[in-house]
Amino acid sequence: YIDNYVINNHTFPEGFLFGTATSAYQIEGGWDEDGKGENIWDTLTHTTDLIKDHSTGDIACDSYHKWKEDIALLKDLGVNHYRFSLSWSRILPSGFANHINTAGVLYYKNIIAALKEAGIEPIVTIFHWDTPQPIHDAGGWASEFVVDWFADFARICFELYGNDVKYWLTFNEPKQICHEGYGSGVKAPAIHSPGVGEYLCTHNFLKAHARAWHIYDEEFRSKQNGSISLVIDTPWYEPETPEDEEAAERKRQFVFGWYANPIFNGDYPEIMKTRIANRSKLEGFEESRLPVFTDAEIDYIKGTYDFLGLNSYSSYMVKTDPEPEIGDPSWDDDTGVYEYQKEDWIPSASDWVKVTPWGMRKLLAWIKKTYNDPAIIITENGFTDNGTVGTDENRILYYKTYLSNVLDAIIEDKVNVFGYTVWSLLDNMEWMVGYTEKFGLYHVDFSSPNRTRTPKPALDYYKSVIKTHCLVEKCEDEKGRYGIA
Ligand code: GBH
Repeated sequence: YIDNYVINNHTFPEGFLFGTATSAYQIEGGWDEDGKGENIWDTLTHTTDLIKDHSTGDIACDSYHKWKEDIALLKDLGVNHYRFSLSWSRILPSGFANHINTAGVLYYKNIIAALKEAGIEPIVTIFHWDTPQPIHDAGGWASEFVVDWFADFARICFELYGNDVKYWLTFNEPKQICHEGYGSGVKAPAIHSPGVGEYLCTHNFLKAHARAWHIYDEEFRSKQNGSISLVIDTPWYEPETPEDEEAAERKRQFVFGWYANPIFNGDYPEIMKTRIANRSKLEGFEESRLPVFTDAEIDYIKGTYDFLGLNSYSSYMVKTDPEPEIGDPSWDDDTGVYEYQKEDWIPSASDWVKVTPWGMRKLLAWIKKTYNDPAIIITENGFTDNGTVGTDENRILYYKTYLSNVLDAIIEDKVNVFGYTVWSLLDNMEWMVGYTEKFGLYHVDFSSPNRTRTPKPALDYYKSVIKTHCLVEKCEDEKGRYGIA
């Protein structure tokens, strides 16, 4: 396959951040150790049979005990940043700020100190989907009180760790929690409320994000000198024909603009406001199912970013669909487009991840144009196997071609991308599909109590890219000189 791709032979800029990412629930285990409280993923995995292989994150990669080994792996890989998340219920067992768990605090203190010592910049996600169960029981992301509860937690995080953290991310992929957690109901907390709950959840998420950003900005920035944003995820949506561009753009706005527009441009995208208002009316609602921000709220949320964290894995083709009939409310019908992936795109072990590197370049250029040229760090990008790794050639192809398109975006399209992060350092608990789809640069043996980590072939390739800043054997620098590698 590789012959079909032209790989950029320039070098990544000096200071470019290369790293890997993980999240607390997916790797730590230690689910009830040292005073940790329960979260909605503990509940879902313990009380339902919704996880594909009936597994849990009770032990996962056992990184609660093996964090030193993980940092040694990062050192060996040569990354200059590591993105991980804080478990809210490990630090605040009840979710509320009434009791801080010293052991939980210490766990992340140690990790951050060890990363610093190894010259690896910690990039810290405050919330990666693991809502404390008591916060959920009190209303969770559907209650506006969550803005205060999250703000309390965020402030504690800045106080505890802010002197050593230069990059904060409030949320990872709020769309997955809101759309899948409160809309379709296929992820924790498994609430089925399409077309209503997901908009409510998003409304509160946006307010909570903005509150945390302002707290950092007003109370901590001048002392701690870090920066703060959030992670928004989207595939690239490519129109099937030029006539399908309106539908493709509509889909981008419903997926990405839903979160990015309020933060980068102000308020929800126009297309969402009009479509949801119209359909709500036809459905018999007196008001739009999309909650309305006051002018003061629009101002308060707008501009609450210092950069953008972007997760993107793959692409979809979009085709104009006839307007969906009026029936039960749903985000899908509010969006109203048809999407698919092509048969000849190279597959991974995840049905939604196909090798479409050109989509990454188009997405980056679209973000630059649509959101006022923000500084961007790609906070996730990765490829799955099903446990059989072999020569790992498609994962190598994936990184090589995606990084090449990132470099094209930087050099040709002048997109301000300052970092790239592989999801993931380790095979881990991949949410609803458990341990069946594996994103790691390291294979993890989940049948061994030791959770042995073994490098996959793609690890060597990524190592060489980090070292040489070059994707091919011989590179040219910005001045046209060869042989940097
Ligand atoms: C991210 O989620 C998460 O941040 C991370 O925790 C996770 O492990 C990683 O990526 C890999 O999944 O084909 O339309 O049904 C990505 C979330 C999961 C969102 C798959 C889209 C299916 C899209 N994506 N989901 S669709």
